[in-house]
Amino acid sequence: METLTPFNFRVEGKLESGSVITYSQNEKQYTIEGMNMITFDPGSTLREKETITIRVSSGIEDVNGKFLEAIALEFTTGLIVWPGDTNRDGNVDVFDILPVGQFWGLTGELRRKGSSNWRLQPAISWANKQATYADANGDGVINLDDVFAINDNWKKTVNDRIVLPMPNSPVQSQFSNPEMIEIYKKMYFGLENRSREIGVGSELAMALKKIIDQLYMRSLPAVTKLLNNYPNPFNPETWIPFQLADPQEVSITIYDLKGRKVRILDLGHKKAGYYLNRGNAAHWDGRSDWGELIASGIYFYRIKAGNFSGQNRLVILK
Ligand SMILES: [Ca+2]
Ligand SMILES: [Ca+2]
Repeated sequence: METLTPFNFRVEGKLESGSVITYSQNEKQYTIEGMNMITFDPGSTLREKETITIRVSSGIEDVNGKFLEAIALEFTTGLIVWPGDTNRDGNVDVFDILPVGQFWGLTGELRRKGSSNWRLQPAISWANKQATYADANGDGVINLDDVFAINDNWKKTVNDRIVLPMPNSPVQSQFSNPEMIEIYKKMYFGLENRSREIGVGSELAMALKKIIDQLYMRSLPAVTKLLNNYPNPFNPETWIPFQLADPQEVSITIYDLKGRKVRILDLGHKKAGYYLNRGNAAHWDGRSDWGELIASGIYFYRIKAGNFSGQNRLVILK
């Protein structure tokens, strides 16, 4: 019969804050495998940036009557990344877009076993720790693929055994930065293209669309401007987009080549903002003030908004 030499085995984890957990609690955590191997299961996931100490000691006396000294092994865990929960609140939703947008294009350390698969991934912290989580798929760069990782892990939640620090980045509160519109648009169109390819709709894309629309509505133009009508050439109708830096009475007058007024579009009082789409840009149905369809040719349109005026050319082609 073999007997097991009595020994003490203690596994402890310590955070920088000083908080200590003892992982070794009962005999069931140990499995003896063969003569020289004992496997230990801590029964919970090690915490982030935790120094783990494994101390083995024994009461064996050697030939000289000395007790064997204890052996201590020490290692430190890295960061824990759940691919897609970039803001670390424990679930994957639209707010995880914020850190990806914030760190868009940033590069850093590649995760050895990085992927978009929903499993805990140990990571080495980037120079900016928050960016480590924004690299959802662990390929060392923050880009559209990380948006896809959020999309693919949509609505997933982390295992409740994980103790997550509270999110603390200021960007996590709101989608309110109009400078992010272009990046959000890249995300949105990237998701839309991919959805079309794989034939699966994206809730994230829909959420992004709303955010982009809201940002457009909230952001005010720096200058008042008349923009190119579309379509152009056209038949029979066209839209004339513009933007207003201040609220103004707005009218658009259409002239022929000889400078004769053809049509006045009185748009009334308009708030500052963008009037770019078919829903809010000026619309001309190609008719004169008397309701007649206008002949093919080149015309001019002039906007008047307070003291601002601007002119452009349009073409009716029948
Ligand atoms: Ca999250
Ligand atoms: Ca990435």
